[in-house]
Amino acid sequence: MKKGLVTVWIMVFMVSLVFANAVSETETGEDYKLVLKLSHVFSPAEQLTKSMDAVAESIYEKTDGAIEIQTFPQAQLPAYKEGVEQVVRGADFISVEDPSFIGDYVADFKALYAPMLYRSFDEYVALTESELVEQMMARAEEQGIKILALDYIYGFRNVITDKVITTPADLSGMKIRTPGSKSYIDTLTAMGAIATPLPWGETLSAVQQGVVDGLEGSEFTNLGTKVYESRAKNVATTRHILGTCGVYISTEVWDRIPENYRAIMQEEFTDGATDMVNILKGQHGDVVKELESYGVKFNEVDGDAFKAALAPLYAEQPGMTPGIFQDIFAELESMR
Ligand code: X3X
Repeated sequence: MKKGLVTVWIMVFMVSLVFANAVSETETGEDYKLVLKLSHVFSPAEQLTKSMDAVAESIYEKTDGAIEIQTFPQAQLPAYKEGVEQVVRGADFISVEDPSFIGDYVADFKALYAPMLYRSFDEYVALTESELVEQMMARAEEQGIKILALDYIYGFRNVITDKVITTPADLSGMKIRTPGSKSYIDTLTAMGAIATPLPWGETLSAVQQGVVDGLEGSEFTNLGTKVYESRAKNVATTRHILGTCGVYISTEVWDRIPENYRAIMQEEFTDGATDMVNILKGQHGDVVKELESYGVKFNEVDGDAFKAALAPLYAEQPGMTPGIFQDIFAELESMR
């Protein structure tokens, strides 16, 4: 009898050793491997694409290949609203889109991405580091969305057309392409245009074929996707929206990643955004000069007229936290 008990105890001890070893590997990540697909709509020549590729490579190296992020530009995989839906469904997927697409899950992100809020990249970056935005990010996690960054800024979006635009009245009747989120549609409508949502991939052909009368985007988009080769050669410097992308991953996927690898991923995506902002701040002057060398003309606009036209958009929408716009205004005023 006694001999039998000893045998049982030895077997229990051996099994516990094996289990303990398995758990420790999972926790330390010694044999851990995860492949994530990262999707965005930017073109190979644009800085966001280069930044995402650099961040993915750095994460792969610093995790000794445990975290492999495969990047897919130009909407090769689900993008925009559909890309964020992949994250919410818990796919091994990273969506890189502007915060307006998170606004479908946490309405306050539509306020964060409202028109004519920011005077500089730095103001927006500082706001994303505020407790106000941290609380918004916590609510996004309750919806299954872990936000790794919000400040992959690609420039102030301006109206780009074949005719000169200076006031909202000039946009009357003009079909202007926008991304498909309500934030853009509401903004261009308030500015006087007929907002015409299209995926980026259809945009330049729509401009050339006269399906739309123009688009809106940053100088970095203009140069990086060769908008300047189209008939839309006039840039009205409305600076109506600060174009920026966030990086979103499923909270379920994120929570399963060993802590040591999560720390590396977070640091690399944070540093990648800082690097991209610094690169683009330094490049803007030369990008404008290069666009002008291709025949692009920049013109000032009646900023007060566009501000007045956009003011109604600071009204709280369903689901927004009461006073959210006042809170954002207060944060920005405290920086100025
Ligand atoms: O969701 C990310 C951006 O808001 C997409 O903006 P869009 O569709 O005007 O694309 C910007 C271009 O630079 C893409 O090449």
